[in-house]
Amino acid sequence: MRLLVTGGAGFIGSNFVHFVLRHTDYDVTVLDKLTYAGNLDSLRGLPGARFRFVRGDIADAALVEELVGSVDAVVHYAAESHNDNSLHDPRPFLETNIIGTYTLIEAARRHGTRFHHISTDEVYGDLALEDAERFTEQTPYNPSSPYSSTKAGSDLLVRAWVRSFGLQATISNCSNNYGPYQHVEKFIPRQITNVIDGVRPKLYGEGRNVRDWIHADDHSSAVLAILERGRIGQTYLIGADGEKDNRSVVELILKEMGQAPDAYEKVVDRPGHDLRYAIDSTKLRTELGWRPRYGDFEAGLAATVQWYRDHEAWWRPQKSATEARYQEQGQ
Ligand code: NAD
Ligand code: TDX
Repeated sequence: MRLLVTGGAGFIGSNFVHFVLRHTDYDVTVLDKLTYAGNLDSLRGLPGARFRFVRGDIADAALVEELVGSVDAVVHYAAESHNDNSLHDPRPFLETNIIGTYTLIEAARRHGTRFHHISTDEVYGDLALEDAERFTEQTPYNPSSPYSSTKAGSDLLVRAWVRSFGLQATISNCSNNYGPYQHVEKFIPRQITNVIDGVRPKLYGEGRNVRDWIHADDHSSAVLAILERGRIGQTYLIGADGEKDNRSVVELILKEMGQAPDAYEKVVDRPGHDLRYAIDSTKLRTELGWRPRYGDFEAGLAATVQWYRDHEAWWRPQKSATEARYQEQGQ
């Protein structure tokens, strides 16, 4: 199979490309604009005969038409992905997440190309902190931020293209990922690299907000299962029962890095900050037999801490500009 992976130089996309080239015999073409979030160093050492990189914009209709026409399936990761950025400058989120997705699905429907759309649990809004409820495929959409509303919009476009035009698509909505190659603007890498730099981790508000963590490799194995065996037109939620509040995550990072458990700082909270996400992945598990392999969050986090210790050359170029942006917001 020939795959086109959009956003393959980003965090989850690059993990997926490594995963696919390791576990299948597929050929992969990456289409990536290399925004501030894209990094070619994340795609080093891949087998040249099965891998090709194209720098370009998913909203470039002529380029997309040519690339989508030359593959068997598209796995669409490219997006503006950071909530905090979306609160300060929403426009790129509309251009990439909405117009970019529209451009891709138009090409996919013209060519009859199989399409898998990567999305987030944030389209469902948030859950109460003290509640057993979790998101399912039936939960109504209720996004909170410019980021999550544009992701919700892109999901709805894909659904409409399935119904109106017979687009051969599936959708997955995954919870918070962690692992190698994640940009230092995101919560876990930001705190690990802060501690390496002798800076205290920064917790928004009281740190009570809950995220449902999954290792990027478990996300990749789920996407591959859906691409190969998922039913067209269906949505699958991806999660690994990894609920943790932010303060506990910071405390685990501090412990792993030999610091006192309270060696963090509370900073200005995110406006509209979603309280809790939690995924019920029963459909994916029962229909496709998928299981996560990284059941132990603490062990996965320790491996991630080690990865950032070992790969300073990968993240160092982004660190000071990222922290300067946060400082402007009092974060
Ligand atoms: P990321 O910001 O690390 O990577 C995004 C990639 O897309 C970058 O390489 C960037 O250069 C590229 N890109 C951006 N705009 C583009 C454009 N117009 N054309 C071509 N390429 C473009 O993001 P991520 O965290 O890896 O997220 C990837 C996908 O997974 C997104 O669709 C996101 O919504 C979804 N997702 C992320 C998480 C998470 O925890 N990070 C959870 C669930 C779903
Ligand atoms: O410095 C910080 N301090 C802090 O307390 C940062 C950067 C974040 N936080 C909090 C905010 C969130 O409650 O940590 C939590 C995680 O924050 P992010 O890493 O920004 O992730 P989140 O907003 O939950 O969104 C992520 O998961 C869902 C991805 O960025 C999205 O792309 C994905 O859709």
